[in-house]
Amino acid sequence: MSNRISLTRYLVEKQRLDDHIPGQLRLLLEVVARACKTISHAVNKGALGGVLGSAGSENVQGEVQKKLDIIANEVLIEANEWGGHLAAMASEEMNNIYLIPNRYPRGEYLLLIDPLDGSSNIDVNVSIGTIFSVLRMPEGDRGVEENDFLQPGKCQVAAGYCVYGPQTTLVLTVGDGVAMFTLDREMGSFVLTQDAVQIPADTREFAINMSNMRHWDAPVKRYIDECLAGKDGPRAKDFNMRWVASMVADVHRIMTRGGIFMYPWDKREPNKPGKLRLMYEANPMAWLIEQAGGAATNGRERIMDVQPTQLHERVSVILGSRNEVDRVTQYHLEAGSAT
Ligand code: P6P
Repeated sequence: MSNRISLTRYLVEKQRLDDHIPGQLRLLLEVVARACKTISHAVNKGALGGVLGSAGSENVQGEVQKKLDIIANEVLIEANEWGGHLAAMASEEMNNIYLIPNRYPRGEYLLLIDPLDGSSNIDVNVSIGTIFSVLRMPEGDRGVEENDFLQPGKCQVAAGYCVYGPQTTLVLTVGDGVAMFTLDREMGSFVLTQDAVQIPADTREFAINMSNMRHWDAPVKRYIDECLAGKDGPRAKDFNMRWVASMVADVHRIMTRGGIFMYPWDKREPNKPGKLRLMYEANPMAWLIEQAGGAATNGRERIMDVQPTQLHERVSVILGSRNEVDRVTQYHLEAGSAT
């Protein structure tokens, strides 16, 4: 019998020891974990499940939706809408917020999701994942509006992701560190495989889409040029590069062994602050990274201090090993960059 503790026991013991996890929040996290198990099962079927390929539609971002994008979104909605823990949901795959139907009790939390991040990798069997962020519904005996979601990342009460790779691993924070749970498929439950995750402050590994180099702002180009110069350059050490093109996979590598991940603003769409979404990609990942001792900025300020103005707004993302992120931020400050 495994001596590892289950996600349920972890959450029950946290609820007993401190007030980080009120009952409704514990239920929310267990329901999301159960939905991730269902999504993992669908992802693992691949071609055998008829779930690969495009759904023939576009999401609010104008991106082609994969069948699994829509399946994952539906799984998360159906799993969460009846439990009485949510006031509403927001998703990368839905233009508007999703209000809990009147036939179900309304709860005190707002759930924001990227149901299946990295979906361009689905059909080529590369790791993808689900990202989620939890906010409290503001006080007031009234209906839920989109503005209720527009809270900075520092207001999150829980955040996490589930990476569907060689293992299915759920990574979670409720504000007192980061824990990792691996899906035990024989038992059908997530079991604690790492607690108190810590990211090394230094790294030799950077993650960025190098094909965008000609579009970058000067501080980013300066940082990457120095990494490429290796031990012959000002950094006096060689670097390695990784780019999975699934934020969940790249962030999980950083949570596991350190590194810096960058999807910075670039000149291709000068009026957009970046590619990645603030509310349900950058904010949850930023909190996890900070809770593990790393840093997460948009080049100028903490991502979690950014005051959202739109539900699907984008942001420049630089996160990971603290000393490397601080260096990039310093280069922006020196350049007086306005990105
Ligand atoms: P590119 C996936 O579509 C995503 O939103 C992130 O998961 C990933 O880091 C990034 O976009 C990849 O973007 O431009 O390299 O394909």
